[in-house]
This record gives sequence, structure tokens and C-alpha cells, in this order.
Amino acid sequence: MQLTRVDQQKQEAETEILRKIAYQVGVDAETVTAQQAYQGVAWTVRERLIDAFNKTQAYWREKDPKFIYYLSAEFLMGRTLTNAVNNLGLEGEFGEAIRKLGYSLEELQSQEQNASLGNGGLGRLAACFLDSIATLSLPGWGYGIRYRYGMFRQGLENGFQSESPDTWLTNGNPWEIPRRDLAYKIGFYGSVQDGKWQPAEQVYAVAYDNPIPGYGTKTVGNLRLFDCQPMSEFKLASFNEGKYSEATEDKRKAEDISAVLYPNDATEYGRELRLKQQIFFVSAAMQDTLARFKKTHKDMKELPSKACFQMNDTHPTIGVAELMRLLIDQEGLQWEAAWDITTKTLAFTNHTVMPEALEKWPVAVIGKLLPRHMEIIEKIDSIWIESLRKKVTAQVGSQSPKNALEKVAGAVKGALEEKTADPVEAALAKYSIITENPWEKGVKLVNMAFMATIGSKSTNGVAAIHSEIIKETIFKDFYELSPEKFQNKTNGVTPRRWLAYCNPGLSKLITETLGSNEWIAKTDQLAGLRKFSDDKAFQKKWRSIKLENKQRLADLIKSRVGISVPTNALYDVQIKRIHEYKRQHLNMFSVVNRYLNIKAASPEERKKMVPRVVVIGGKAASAYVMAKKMIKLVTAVGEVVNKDPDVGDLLKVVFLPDYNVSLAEVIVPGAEVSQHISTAGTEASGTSNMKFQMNGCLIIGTMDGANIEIAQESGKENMFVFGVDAKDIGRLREERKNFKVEDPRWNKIMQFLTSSTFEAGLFQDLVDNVNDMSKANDWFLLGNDFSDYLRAQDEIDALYKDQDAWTKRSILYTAGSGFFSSDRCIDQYAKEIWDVKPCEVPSS
Ligand code: 475
Repeated sequence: MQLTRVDQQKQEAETEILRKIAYQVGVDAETVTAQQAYQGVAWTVRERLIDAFNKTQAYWREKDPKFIYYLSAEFLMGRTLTNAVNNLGLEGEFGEAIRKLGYSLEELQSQEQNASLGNGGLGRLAACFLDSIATLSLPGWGYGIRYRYGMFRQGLENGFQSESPDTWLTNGNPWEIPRRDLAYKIGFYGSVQDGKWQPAEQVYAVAYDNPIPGYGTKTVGNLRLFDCQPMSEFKLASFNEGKYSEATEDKRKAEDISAVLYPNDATEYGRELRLKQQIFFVSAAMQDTLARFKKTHKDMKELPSKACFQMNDTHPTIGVAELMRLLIDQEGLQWEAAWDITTKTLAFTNHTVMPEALEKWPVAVIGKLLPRHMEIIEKIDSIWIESLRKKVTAQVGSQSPKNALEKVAGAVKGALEEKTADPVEAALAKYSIITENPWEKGVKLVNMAFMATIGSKSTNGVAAIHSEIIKETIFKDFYELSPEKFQNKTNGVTPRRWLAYCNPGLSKLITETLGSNEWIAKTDQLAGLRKFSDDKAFQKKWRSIKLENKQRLADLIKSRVGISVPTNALYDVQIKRIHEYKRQHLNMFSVVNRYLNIKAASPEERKKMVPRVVVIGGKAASAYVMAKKMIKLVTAVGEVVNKDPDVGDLLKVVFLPDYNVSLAEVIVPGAEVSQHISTAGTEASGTSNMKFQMNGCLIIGTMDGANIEIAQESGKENMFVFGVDAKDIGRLREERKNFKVEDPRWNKIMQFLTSSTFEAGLFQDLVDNVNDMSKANDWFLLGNDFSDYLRAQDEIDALYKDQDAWTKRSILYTAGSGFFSSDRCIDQYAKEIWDVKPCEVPSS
């Protein structure tokens, strides 16, 4: 009997997997464990990936298109297996072979370690971007660091966060291709003589390629991560002298550089090692790019037409000085030519306005570690300031100085209004890359964000409101000088991982309803669901899928923390980094209010209440004391509520430890309402809000970040909006000293948290922080938003009682989510910043 093509493919896949299990894993297929089966399947998928990867890269070498290089200190990739199988279209071939081994794809997937090479939003965004760059067949690579330990693993000890190393590489990594022959020298320290740098220390950056399969295309892109290795592995002479630790000292020191991801989200971490990491991966990326460019191009002036580097926040911005150094010191270009190339090749994205996150490195630190770069930075700064001074003085000649100065920029107005003795110099100082540390006299700092803006062709924010805010605050003077450089690129997330693959039930229903699965690549088509939002039969199907996903989440909660949660309750979720500006404590205040209401209610009244399961997950930066206290607040309140027999199933409070990408893939589809409740003006964009929206989860949120645009797309009336406006934040902060929360529920909550229910004094600091107005506390204005937040919470309960109305909204969320695909976002970057065009391997 002749086998069909499909059967043949299935058989081939099976044979390949069995061979891998036998010879790569080295075990008997009869007794294969889940981990061994995962390894066998993963190493097989790897070969398919590499085939397509090699073809794509060869095609790009032949066609020589312009490339985008995405420079990021973080890539929060999560797991690869399911994504690779599905993007490569291998489900059919591999599914049966996996079942024959006695497992499902999902079971094997759960054997894979998460690649958690990122803290939060910024790192996950980079991962979504790689997926879309490949999907759109844009020639592009990501560049970063292959951290041996990723984001720390979070445990709970007595309800407090505990941290342990993330040993994600212990079982090997089938998804990377080590390129041990591809290593770049990176120098540190030393001195500069006649413009030539003699580093005192050198290490190698060794490349590891991670193929990135696009969806619905043959294109497989690349994430090239660098591992740090010493110049010499082992000093035999020292060893022979009995100096054993000296023999391996260089190796250890080098390996430190790519050892850990700094566990900081939106905080600057001024450690020399962190700066070493930054120059390490940026220099390696730029050397790598230039080496490839030079194989086919002689004239460096062509670089801007062949490459664009997008710098993901300030971490890669030492790249401004590094590209200048490579062009001048290695390629022999003159300063002006090098500057022209640099400023046409680099672009910069800002992800936060939190002042503590804006990197400023002491001149002394850069000067010691990177003396040549410091020289270059000083020269960039002085030429820049000189050019501004010339503009001013040229105009001063004929007109009154005041008018002339105003033409340069708003900074001058400020200086004039402040009646500074020398307004010209005072104004120019505002533009300077090198500034004095306001808290430490005489200490000079390099403002990395300023250097990035000056050295780039564009600066962008990540949501409409955020891009406006940066023009009015941190980059005000720069914006007034060159408004054309500033852009908005509202974030997006990949609909593959965040809908199609993490929510197979809903994905199937959407495909059946729309008549095809084209929406996975063209999310605008999701709008076609709108017309079904009132259809009762459709609503019923929609609800039953949600119920299945809630069950999956309930099972996860049970297995992770041992708490049983009922599936007939409303699942309310807040998952993100723990931070005061994200206000998980505001969420908890509402939980306490709910708890007190239940306690005070009669049995009859209790019957009318909507049961709730409140799930919170997220990590706190290890040095962030208040964030850690907020985690304790969740666990301690949970202890009280979950054990109270008066409460029963009416309220459950769950803190899910070790929140990561794969947990999110279960939590997001199972959530019914999600919280995005940052103080207006503080959350640059948010991206989990988009994931929840795609999965038909309703949002309670402030008018902040991308919430505003989500409201536009899915209907503000469908969102539970509350809180003060971003434009009022400045004034309200000023007025804090005279502010008092009038709502009696607020005081009850504060009393409860400082009562004997909890260990004496445990939450006093947290309460004082939001409540002690004599110290003008409550920087994040919880008090101002409190009553309106509770009002919005009540609306949630009321609507949930009308399941049809609730489901209608849920459908409208998904229907309105098309805009938030990272494909849309990347298409805009490609056209409006990068000038990079698709280049797809033709079907043979
Ligand atoms: C925003 N991280 C989200 C997301 O654009 C936004 C900064 C400095 C040092 C270490 N980590 C950081 C961030 O600033 C960050 O993650 N920002 C986030 O970027 C993607 O959606 O609103 O907070």
C-alpha cells in the first residue's frame, strides 16, 4: 500500500525522534521519561529549525538587504518547543509521534526550562519583537547576553520572597547553536596614548545563535547571544606551582560577566560589572555586524543603508561611543564622517520615566573601565554644546539676546525666567551629556539617555501617552530643538504565543467563526468577531472555553500553592513586577475591604455576593524593601482570608510564586478581569494588558500607558476605568500635605492592617507610606484614587451577575485587540524608523 505524503512525513518524524532518543539522549524508547522524550523531540525540531535558518541566512547573504539589529540586555523568551513546532507548521507530523511515546506536546513542553533572560515588560517585548520580525520576513537579528543564570527563582519563606539562582541550562539547551569559532575581543581598563587605547584586560565574547522561526513563512531569524570567556582558560604554570585558584582566576572573572541578569526592573544599578556587561554585548554585536558588512562593502559610508541598530532602553547606549570608536580607531575614519554614520545608524527607545531608571554613569567609572569611550563621550558633548552655542551667538549679533536664545529652545526660556546670571551657559548646561550629580557635589555623571538621543536618528516612546510625556519631561529641551526626531511606537505582543498557542480552545472557536486562521497573522480580522458579540449561542461557546481555561488555572493554583479555588468565582488577576507605582497594595486594600464587607454581612446578604478569586503574581527587585513588603501583604492577607470559615468560597487570595512566561500562558487565558492600576503617567505602556485583552479578559485600569489605546479600540464603556488624570498628577503631588482621604473605608483598612490580626508593626511602614500625610507621603496617590477604585470594583461585581452582558464585553475585547499585535508595531518600526524591507526566501 502506498503511503500518502502526510503519512510519510509522520513516519519520518517518528524515525528521526526515535534516533535522537537512542543516540543523542542515549536511552531506550520503551522506558523513556518525559524529560528524555522532550530532549528527543526538541533535538529533532532543532534540525528542522536549522535547515530553515541556514536557508534564510544564505538567502540574506546573497540579497544583501538592509538589516535591523535589535540590541537588548534582556530577552524574556520563555519556552521554545510549542512555539517552534507551531510556527514551523509541524504539529501534524510530530503530534502523532509524540503520542506514540506516551505523551502530549503539552506534557513535553512542561519539561522545558524557561529562558528567563529578562526582568519584565522590556525583556518580553524584545522577545515578541523577534517573533514579529521573523514573521514579517524582515532581515533582522537580536543581540544580547547569554546569561548563565537568568532571572532569579522566587520562593516564599514565611510569606516573604526568597531568591535562588535560575539554573536554566542544567539539562542543556537544544535551541542554541554554539559558535565557538566566532569570538570577539572585548577590552577593559588600561590607558589611551595618542588616541589609541591599550586595554589592560581582555575577554572573548563567544556567539550562540538561537534561531527564531517566523509564523506562516520560511523565514527563520536569529537571536545571537554572547557568552564571556577568558583569553586563556588555564594557567598551567601557576597550577604547577601549586597556585590552584590563580590558575583558573581569569576564567572565573571572565565568566562573571555573563553570569547573571541583574534583577532590577526600572531601577538603575550602578555596578561596574553591569557596565562591563553593557559594553561586552554591544561591542561584540557591533564588531560582528561590521565584520559581515565589510565582507561585501568597502565604504563605511554605506553602513546606514545596510544596518540599523535599535537600542532597547539605555542599557545598550554605550553603543554610541563604541560605534564611534570602531569607525575611528579601527576603520580609520575622520570624526565627522564617523559621527554622520553613527547618527544615521542608531535609534533609541525609551521605556520608562521613572527617574531612578534613567541610567547615569559616573564619569570616573566609565573613565576607568573604558578610558577611550570616555574621551569620545567628552568630545561628543563638547562639539554638541559648541554647536548650540554657535547657533545662539550667531543670532545674538543682530537681535536682542532674549529672542535669539528663545529660538534655540525652551531651556533658554527657563534660564531667562530663572534670572540666571549667564542664561546662555545655564541653558546650554541643560543639554549637556555630562552633568554634575545633584546629590554629590563634584561628582560628574554621564546621562546615557541624553547621549542616546543625541547619537540617534530617532527616539521613541512605547504608547501614545508615554511618547507625549517624554517630550514634555525628560526630553523636553531636546524635543523643542529637534521635534522631528521624536516618535511613538505603541507596543504590541505576538498573537501566536499570546492567543493562538496559549489558548487553543478560543483560537479554534475564532478560526471556526471567522472561517479561516488568517487572523493569526492578520489580527485586524479579529474585528470580525464584533458582529457575534450579541449572539447567544456564540456567547455560550465563548463562556464554556473560559470555564475550561479557569479549570486549568485552578489546577495550577492547587498544584503550586495547595489552595482550592472554585470555578464559579470571578477570576481577578494582577500579574506584573511588584512595584509601588503598579500599586498591588491598592488591589490589596480593595481585597481587605471585600473581606470586611463579607464579615459584616448577614447570611442572606452573603448569598448575593459574587465570589472572587484574586490572583497576584510577580517578582520584587531583590533590594526593593517596600516591594517585598507588598508581597508579604498579599500572603498575610491571604492567610487570614483563606482560612476564615465565615468567608468560605466567597473570597480566595492567592499569591502565585515564581511568576514567569509559562505561568502567564496559563493565567492569561483563565482570567476574567485583570488589573492595570498604575498611577496615571507612570506605566509607560504595559503589555500584559494587551495579552488579557486578546484573550477576552476585561480590564480594570487607570487612564495610563496603553490602557488608553485599548479603551479606544475595545470601547471605554467596556472597561472599568477609574482614577485621576495624568495631567493632574503633578498638582496632586504638590498638594499631598493638605490631602486627606474622606472615605471611612480607607481608615478601616488602615486600622485592620495595623491591628493584632497581624504581627505587631508588620505593615506599619507600608501604611505610613500611603497614609502619613504629615510627611507628604503617598507619592503614587493611592489615597486619591481609592474611592473611585472601589466604585469600579463594585461595577465589576454588578456586571458579572449578568453573564450575557459580561460575555458580550469579553468578545468585544478580543475583537478590538487587533491593533496590539507586535506585527503592527514592528511594521511601523520597519517603515518609520529602520527603513528595512521584507526579504523572504522564495518557495522552491
Ligand atoms: C515599562 N526596565 C512597561 C515595557 O515597553 C512597558 C529599566 C531600567 C533598568 C532595568 N529595567 C528596566 C524597564 O524600564 C521596563 O521594563 N519598562 C517597561 O517596558 C515595554 O510596557 O510599561 O514599565
